[in-house]
Amino acid sequence: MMWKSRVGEYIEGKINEGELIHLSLIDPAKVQDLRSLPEMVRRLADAGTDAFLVGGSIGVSESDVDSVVTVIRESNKPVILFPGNVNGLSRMADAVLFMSLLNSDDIYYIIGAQIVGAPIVKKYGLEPLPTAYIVVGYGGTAGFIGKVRALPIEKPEIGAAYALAAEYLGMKYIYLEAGSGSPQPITPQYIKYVSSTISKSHLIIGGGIRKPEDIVKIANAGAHIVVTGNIIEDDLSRAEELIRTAKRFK
Ligand code: 1GP
Repeated sequence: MMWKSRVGEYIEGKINEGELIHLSLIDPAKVQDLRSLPEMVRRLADAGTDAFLVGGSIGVSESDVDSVVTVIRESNKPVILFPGNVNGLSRMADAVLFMSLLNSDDIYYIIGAQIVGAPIVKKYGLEPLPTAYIVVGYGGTAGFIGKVRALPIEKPEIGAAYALAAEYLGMKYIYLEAGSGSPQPITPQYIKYVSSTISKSHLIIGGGIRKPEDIVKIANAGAHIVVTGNIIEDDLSRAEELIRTAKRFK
């Protein structure tokens, strides 16, 4: 229970030190064989990832989340849930991105799932990290399942308006999501526009990050946190390289 209620503080401390935070995303629905997970987790942790995100949009059961989180905990890095729905919660984790999918057309993803899930978060003693989730461009499965009206990538002022509204509502983290497996990450121009509009919230960027240059561009554009997911399963050595690139950034 070493991270209980201290994950936000840990992230904040690193951001205040000027570090770029790297999060490794594991989707429990995509874990084929739990026996190969400890080695994968060890390599990501050794490369320097700051914490693990666990979640997905489809095919996730609470018992699978429990199993995956139990393995990842051995790394001693914080385990943060990234729930696509209420079934993404696990009492084994340390914290949860308590998200509202702001550009969904379905009120369920904006406040419905949250009211169903909040008492569970409390009961499990998970640390809630208040997060605005905003899908930009491609969207992928999260966009489809979340009934998203994706923001046009060529109009960063719309993303900035969402981010500012989220900040004014007190959301501490703003997650700009291109969609898992997106052909490309959110552009540096877009990130720069949003990051220069907000002043207090921390900007998380994810979706389609595959190259070290992507990390450098995203960091230079003002992101505080980067997330990589698919690359872990596709090319673990490349995933390690991305982490090392992120952690060299200061
Ligand atoms: C998805 O932002 C994350 O929610 C990560 O995306 O799987 O494309 O790295 P990738």
